[in-house]
Amino acid sequence: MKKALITGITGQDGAYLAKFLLEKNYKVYGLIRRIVNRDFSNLEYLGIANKVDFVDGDLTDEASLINAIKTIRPDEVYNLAAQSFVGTSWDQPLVTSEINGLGTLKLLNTIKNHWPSAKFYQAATSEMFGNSATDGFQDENTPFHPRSPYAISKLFAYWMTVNFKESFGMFCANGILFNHESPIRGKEFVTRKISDGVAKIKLGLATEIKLGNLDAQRDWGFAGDYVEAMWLMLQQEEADNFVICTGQTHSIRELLAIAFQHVGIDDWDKYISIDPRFKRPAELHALTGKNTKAKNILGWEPKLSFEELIKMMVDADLERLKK
Ligand code: NAP
Ligand code: F7E
Repeated sequence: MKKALITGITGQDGAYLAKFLLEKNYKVYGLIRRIVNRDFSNLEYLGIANKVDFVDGDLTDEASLINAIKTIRPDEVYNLAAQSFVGTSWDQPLVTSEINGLGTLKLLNTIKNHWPSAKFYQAATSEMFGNSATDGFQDENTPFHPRSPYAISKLFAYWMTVNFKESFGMFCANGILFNHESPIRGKEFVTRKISDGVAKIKLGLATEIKLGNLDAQRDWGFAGDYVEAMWLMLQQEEADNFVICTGQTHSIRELLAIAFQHVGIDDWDKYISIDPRFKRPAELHALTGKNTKAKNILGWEPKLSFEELIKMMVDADLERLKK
């Protein structure tokens, strides 16, 4: 039985990846850090909270990582832990860099020194591209131009991952994932903020949603589809970096129209107010990925459409709130 260690197991992707690997008959270990209010709700939502083995540790504490790697001796390590909210990264740039940047380096170093045969997956991000594009798209060859402390911390981790592969021959792969969402997406991210807000408005529990820049456009996919790509990257003969995306871009206005119309509301703009607190010091205007490499080499393709995804999220929030 293969063993996988997932950092960030309590987050959205950690939960979907754990479910995916359990279904592939892996023994799944999750690194969990000490926090006051432990929250296993994502794992519970997917019905797998009691199927994962937890190991104490924090990405910023190398001793705890050494202990985890030496105890588990995993075949595969998926580094999903992060301060993942771009907005917060301007308020907490040091914590963001400590966890996302140096934390990744500590984990790579730990694997190199104590269990170098483990295959390593790094959760890189389309945020690293900033506003740069190649013929209107972002792919593996598009130059990076990070525009937030979050993106910069992830770029450091990206290059460290490449460097450990090139310097020490370790199996280290970067998944450059574009935005991906689900019913267990954190409520501060715009898709879930909208699905939750629309469900509350429909049920008479709220009267408005306060948002920032409605002109932003993103390439949004389903987290459940994207974790398969993570796994496929570690099943290759050679480690490599892959863009994972749908190839389609939508605006926040389209997102709002789909979510509100799904609950029978056409005049959605009546329920939206603009709050400058949710605008960013430097914005990424539009992201559209090109997934040709992932299609050709991994045989990976997204399955759920944007519209299906948003409707699924609104339905899940309606159900949760009714309970
Ligand atoms: P998420 O829901 O915010 O989950 C983040 C996870 O990291 C949580 O389990 C959190 O644990 C853990 N964590 C934070 N700091 C830690 C630390 N110091 N030590 C150990 N664990 C720590 O993020 P996600 O959406 O699942 O994303 C997964 C990864 O993919 C992240 O690295 C993110 O930056 C990256 N990414 C995400 C997207 C996307 O669209 N979702 C796109 C590209 C890349 P607690 O429960 O203890 O807080
Ligand atoms: O913002 C705009 C906001 O916070 C999307 C993370 O998973 O994906 C995610 O980062 C867009 C931005 O995601 C609000 O300005 C408008 O243009 O949902 P988000 P993100 O910043 O794209 C990448 C790939 C990651 O790697 C990250 O970890 O929506 N927007 N109004 C708003 N965004 C939020 N959060 N809240 C608003 O009220």
